[in-house]
Amino acid sequence: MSLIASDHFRIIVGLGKSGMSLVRFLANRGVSFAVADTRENPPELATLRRDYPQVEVRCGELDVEFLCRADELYVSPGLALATPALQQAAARGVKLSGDIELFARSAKAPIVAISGSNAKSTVTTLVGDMALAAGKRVAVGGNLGTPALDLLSDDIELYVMELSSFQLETTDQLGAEVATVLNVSEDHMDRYSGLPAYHLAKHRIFRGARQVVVNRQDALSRPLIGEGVPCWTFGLNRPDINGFGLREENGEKYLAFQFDNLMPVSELKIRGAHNQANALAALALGHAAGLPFEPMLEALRSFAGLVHRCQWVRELRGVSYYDDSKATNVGAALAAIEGLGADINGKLVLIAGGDGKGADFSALKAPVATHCRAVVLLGRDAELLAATFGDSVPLIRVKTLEEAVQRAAELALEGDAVLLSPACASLDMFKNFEERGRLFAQAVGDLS
Ligand code: LK3
Repeated sequence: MSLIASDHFRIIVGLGKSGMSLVRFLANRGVSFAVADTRENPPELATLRRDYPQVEVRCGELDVEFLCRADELYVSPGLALATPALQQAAARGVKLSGDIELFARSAKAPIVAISGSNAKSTVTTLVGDMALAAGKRVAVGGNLGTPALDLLSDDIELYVMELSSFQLETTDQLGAEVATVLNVSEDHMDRYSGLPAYHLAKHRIFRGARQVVVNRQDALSRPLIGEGVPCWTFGLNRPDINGFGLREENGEKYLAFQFDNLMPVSELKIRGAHNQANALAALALGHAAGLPFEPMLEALRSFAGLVHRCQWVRELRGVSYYDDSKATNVGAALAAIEGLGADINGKLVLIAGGDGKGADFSALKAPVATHCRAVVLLGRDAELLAATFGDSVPLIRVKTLEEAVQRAAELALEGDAVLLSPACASLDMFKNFEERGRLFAQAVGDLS
């Protein structure tokens, strides 16, 4: 039986990167489909028109009658399922699905599935590196890098997938070999009714999983279902049976499995307690996927961290500059402020702001007061951040990222660090966090 019935009609809703991967996937399998997007000029429109001129495309406001011609809609992670046109179509019997559901039905090799509010790209990359070091033919992607459907190949022995809550919402049965929600802290409150709804979306990753990995220090990472499924744990405390954690011996800290040390923490290039947790999570996932320890540890030793993830950019007049543009929520910015703040001799000049997505910023107030010399604010929610900090720290408002870098450079003293860690999405001012990070590094490079 074919995985997708050929007499059915599908509509891809949203023509971004994953929408275009759906186009290729369906076209290659001879399935009939059309494309819709709410935007007048979606990013991949030119590519679609060039490579698939016969495909019907509707741009602009979604037309329910058009959507109802389909048996199934593949909805972009950028479009809320609560969108009225999608809900009206669903009420009339149209199934709402997504690229990850199709991927899960088509993948012939085991899947390592990774979600969480933070650290999912780091852990996904680490597990991918570990599998490569172990000599596996591995494919890495999903919410990071290459869209899931573009990874499918009969040669692949292991898929390592980063999945967002939006991708999981349209996925019924992932059937991963091992699945994890690394941590849950507030994000995307513009798209969810609250933390419980966001938590529930993330936990769909456990559907059909054969093994799970749990964070011992985050109760929200524990599956709501799945008694009897083998469970591995990670955490910064001492591990027990089936656990990965830290052990101390003769004043040295070690990454450890159960009752055995694996490797001194000092051999990691990535710094900070949260990165030790990331290393332990990757070990747990890799172990569950059957990877041997030696190549996993080798991969951990070589990993120098991701771009835009607290990435060192430059030192100028005794001030270091760090690009943490990937900090698109409060939890990520907290980890950077506390981690880097404790690591330097001086203080931080923080650059923050952007689209806060309805977040409660209050958890930032105390660590910012402790570690920051000043905060430079920009973007749509600059005033919400300003209201959170009050007079606990000097605040400077700017209009552009270039101006932010200029002002931060003037304020920083020798031994300080300038840290771009916005606690917000970039989409109010930039194409994405990658562009924001690139422009930050450029502005830092231009300082003289
Ligand atoms: O929310 S997202 O998963 N990612 C942003 C965040 O805040 O975590 C990244 C922000 C940044 O880079 O600074 C997300 C937001 C918007 C998206 C839009 C999209 C696809 C995926 C998205 C993911 O395409 C728009 C499609 C419209 C469909 C008609």
